[in-house]
Amino acid sequence: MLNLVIFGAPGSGKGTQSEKLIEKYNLAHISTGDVLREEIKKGSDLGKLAKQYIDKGQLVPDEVIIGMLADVLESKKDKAGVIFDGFPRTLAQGAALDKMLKEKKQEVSVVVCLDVDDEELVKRLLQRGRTDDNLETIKSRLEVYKNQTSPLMDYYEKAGKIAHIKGVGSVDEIFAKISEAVDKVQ
Ligand code: B4P
Repeated sequence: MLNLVIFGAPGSGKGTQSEKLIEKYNLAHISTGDVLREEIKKGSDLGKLAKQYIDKGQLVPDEVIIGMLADVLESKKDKAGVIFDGFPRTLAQGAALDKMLKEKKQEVSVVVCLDVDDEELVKRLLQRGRTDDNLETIKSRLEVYKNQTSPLMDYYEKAGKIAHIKGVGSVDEIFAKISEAVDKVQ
């Protein structure tokens, strides 16, 4: 069972590359960002809560995300593996993921980290233009990434699970490099 984490700053291409990985490796896709946006669209209590954080470029609280993830993971059982896109984003989420997988006698197989510099990230996000893609919110998201998410990189580095991939270039070139890293752990 392949458990692939795709990791990187906002706008690094996690969602873009996930779509291609899902198809090639027959994976279930778990994107916490997509689940939250779906809840916002539905106007659910979870969506209303999430919107307050997303609009400010902050992370939705760990306990909310971890509870939500457990439910989503339970519903994805019929694939060759799972791609975790945008989760974990904090050390607490990383520990929770390890625990959830351990209960199923599984573990994270590989963490693909897309490395992209800030200038390129800002350019991409402004072009994408989602409601949380305005300059003020983007700055806050990049700050949050540095302070709260990037410590996870050391965590996975120490566990020997991380594959750094340069996330600049054509989508297909980047995908080819990711595929090489995934094939090593298959
Ligand atoms: P996410 O939905 O995860 O989105 P993201 O990090 O902003 O984008 P991603 O990296 O997927 O970029 P994409 O491929 O789309 O998070 C949104 C918000 O939800 C967070 O800020 C947070 O508030 C909340 N949230 C989500 N998960 C959470 C969690 N676990 N805990 C707490 N809060 C959570 O690419 C971006 C753009 O670049 C696209 O327009 C794309 O076309 C372009 N692009 C991609 N690859 C390119 C390339 N190679 N060259 C040029 N452009 C490229």
